Amino acid sequence: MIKDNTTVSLSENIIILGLGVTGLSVARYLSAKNINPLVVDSREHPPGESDLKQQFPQIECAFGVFDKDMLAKAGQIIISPGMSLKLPEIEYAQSQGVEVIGDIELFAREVTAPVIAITGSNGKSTVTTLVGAVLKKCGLNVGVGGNIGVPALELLSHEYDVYVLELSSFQLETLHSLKPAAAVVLNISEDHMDRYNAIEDYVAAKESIYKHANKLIINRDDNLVSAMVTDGEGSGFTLGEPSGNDFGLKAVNGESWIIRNNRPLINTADLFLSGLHNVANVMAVLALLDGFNLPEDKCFAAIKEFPGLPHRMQYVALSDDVSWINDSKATNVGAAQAAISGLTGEIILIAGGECKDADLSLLRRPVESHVKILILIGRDAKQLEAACNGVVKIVHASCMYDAVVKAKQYAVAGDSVLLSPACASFDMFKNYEHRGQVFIDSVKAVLA
Ligand code: UMA
Ligand code: ADP
Repeated sequence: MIKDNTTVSLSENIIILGLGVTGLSVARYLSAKNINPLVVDSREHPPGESDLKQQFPQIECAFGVFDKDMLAKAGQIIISPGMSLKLPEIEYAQSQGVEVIGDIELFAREVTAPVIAITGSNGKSTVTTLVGAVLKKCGLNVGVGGNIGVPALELLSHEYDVYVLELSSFQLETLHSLKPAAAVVLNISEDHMDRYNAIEDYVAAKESIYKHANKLIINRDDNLVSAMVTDGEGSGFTLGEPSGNDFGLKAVNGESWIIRNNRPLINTADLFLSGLHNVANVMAVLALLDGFNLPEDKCFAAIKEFPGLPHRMQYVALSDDVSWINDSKATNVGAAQAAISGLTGEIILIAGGECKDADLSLLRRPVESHVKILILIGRDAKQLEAACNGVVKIVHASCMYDAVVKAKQYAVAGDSVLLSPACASFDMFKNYEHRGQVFIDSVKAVLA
């Protein structure tokens, strides 16, 4: 049931700021409530332009520049996650008393079914998808969306039993009233430092997911996450032996099991997902779903059979005993660290791109321990070279195909060639999926 406009505190004079997939979903949501917003975007021709004009010809637009005074006269601004709240025009509007919120805040004001909320620097999409898959296997009607791709407001056009939302730090910054049934910050490592003044601001945005959560799921191995709660608060998970009601790992007859209260639940060898970081992700899923009284057999079966998502530690080929692995979604240092440390044998690493002002020196130690050749691509290759100088042989490549050709020259039986760039892809590719696909195509061509 769609609530009335006063119940969800909507102004009649709304500006939608940004016309990407989020802006378009907000326009659709407001139109269904008979509100015609003004859509503003700094780009002359934003991506949703033709869809908006076709589907909502009555909605007015102002593209190309932000008019500070116009924004300050709005009743409300619904800002897209790609736009920073620190823009001077936005700060001015807020100083004039304009409420600035995001699409997830609108979702929160409307939703009545339980919401599971997931954030973290890495693993969000994997955990969000797996939580959705488990609930579906257990017979629930589940809506999955948010930062993972389907804008949250689009999910409201169906009546779901439960919603699973992946939330980015950008979306959390403009969200105030979501009351998740269960929420998790999977982990924290530096990301998006081109948008934050300090890591503390990024951590604060992530931490806000717990503010009104009914159940707080805590990664006990992550100091920044553990510091978000007082001792003993929340339910937790750890890759060590767990205490209390937490999930953790224990050797049972020489095999590593996920346990809780000393009861073995899942043999990690039975997981299709690979890598210790994915064992942590599975435990987060179990903890998030703990209060939903799901049938254990179906829940465990869905977890064991989950194949993982493309572009995350995805096996592309095994040729002459060399494994070729696509981890293009490693768009930050933390994800690349997990990938490098989780593999056995020697690694030929392809990395580089836009480093988003990250502290690349954190890669130095894992590269020194596990990588025999570092092949660099992309805009910030020189910064990566400086970070890893002296601990590994470094080779530069002009494009992905060249990187793959060079990797083949150096690879011997037992090695892994790993694309785990630690950087965003936009300097060379449309997005991380495009980068991963170019890697896959290059590997196929070079091995043919
Ligand atoms: N932009 C302008 N001018 C404007 C408005 C936007 O230049 O007036 C630019 C932004 O700076 C940004 C781009 O347009 O570079 C897209 O921004 P947007 O807010 O319009 O993005 P959407 O298309 O609405 O997609 C957003 C999320 N994008 C961002 O947060 C940047 C998508 O996450 C998300 O899937 C979608 O909403 C649905 O919820 C993408 C992402 O990269 C996958 N997220 C980051 C991440 O995962 O690291 C946070
Ligand atoms: P996100 O949605 O947060 O970007 P994904 O599930 O898409 O997370 O995975 C992104 C990258 O992070 C991939 O390279 C993946 O291998 C890696 N990754 C996944 N889970 C974790 C984790 N728990 N810790 C560290 N890295 C992880």
